[in-house]
Formats: sequence, C-alpha cells, structure tokens
Amino acid sequence: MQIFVPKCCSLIYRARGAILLLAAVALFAFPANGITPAPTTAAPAGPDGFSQADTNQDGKLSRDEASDYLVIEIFISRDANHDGRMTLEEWVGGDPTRSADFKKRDANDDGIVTTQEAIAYGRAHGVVNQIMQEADTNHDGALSRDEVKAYYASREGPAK
Ligand SMILES: [Ca+2]
Ligand SMILES: [Ca+2]
Ligand SMILES: [Ca+2]
Repeated sequence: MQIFVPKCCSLIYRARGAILLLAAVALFAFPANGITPAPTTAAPAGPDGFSQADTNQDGKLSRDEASDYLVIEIFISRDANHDGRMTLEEWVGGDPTRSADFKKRDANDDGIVTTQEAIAYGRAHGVVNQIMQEADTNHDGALSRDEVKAYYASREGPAK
C-alpha cells in the first residue's frame, strides 16, 4: 500500500547521522509528507504521521514501514519540483560531496533516483537501524505509538 506517497526517494540514505534523526523526528511529528496536510481528518492531536507510516494498520511500525516512511519523508523534502524523481541536482542541493551518495541510490544508473530506488536502498542499508535501536525500547522489532512518542520526546525535550 502506498497511501501517502507518490513516488520518490532517495535522500534518506545520505544521512545516517543528524539528518536522519531530524528526519525521523519530522517523520513522526508531521502529517504525511507535506503532500497533503489533510485538514479533513478530525484528529484532535493533530497530524498523525504514525498512522501514515503504519501502512498495514496493525498499530505498530515494522522496520520496513519505518524505513519506507522515513525515506519518503526525506525524499519529498528534497524533491524540489515534486515529481517523484530525484535528480542529482536536487539531491546534492549545492553540496557536491553528496553526489556519490546519489549514485549509490540510483540502482539502474539512469541519473534519476525514484521512490522505489530510494525505498529499496533504505531497506537494504538499514537507514532506520539506529532509530529502531534507540526507539524500540521493548525490543520487539517494531515501534509502538508510545515508543515513537517517547523517542520523539527524547529528541525534542518536553512538550511545550
Ligand atoms: Ca504496521
Ligand atoms: Ca534510477
Ligand atoms: Ca517496540
């Protein structure tokens, strides 16, 4: 199921560090991917990134679900023209040192990183491993809503 996502992919990987964590935070804190804020859903607590990420709706995020969502979030944030295709130019964003990362994600080497390529790369390279390690406090291999909340809180500090 690909509810929230058009197709995009790619940036995620480049960052296993700060960007990744930031993205993760953004991921769980924001609605979908900026595509549609969806003000229609009557979610009292505001946008629910968790539900967006939980594609099989089982109430928890598997490693793949978390990875895919993270990848998509980052992809969308950098897919400047929002066509679901990441160009090298969009990817590097003025930082030439990122070009190598782009090539790694461009599996078919056509100069474009698609959502599928980005997602595949994200899963294969465990872009969410660190997050899972830190957030999956009961070590069941999935993230519950509470675990996500706790993780988010630890990153952002107490709610304002
Ligand atoms: Ca799930
Ligand atoms: Ca490609
Ligand atoms: Ca867990």
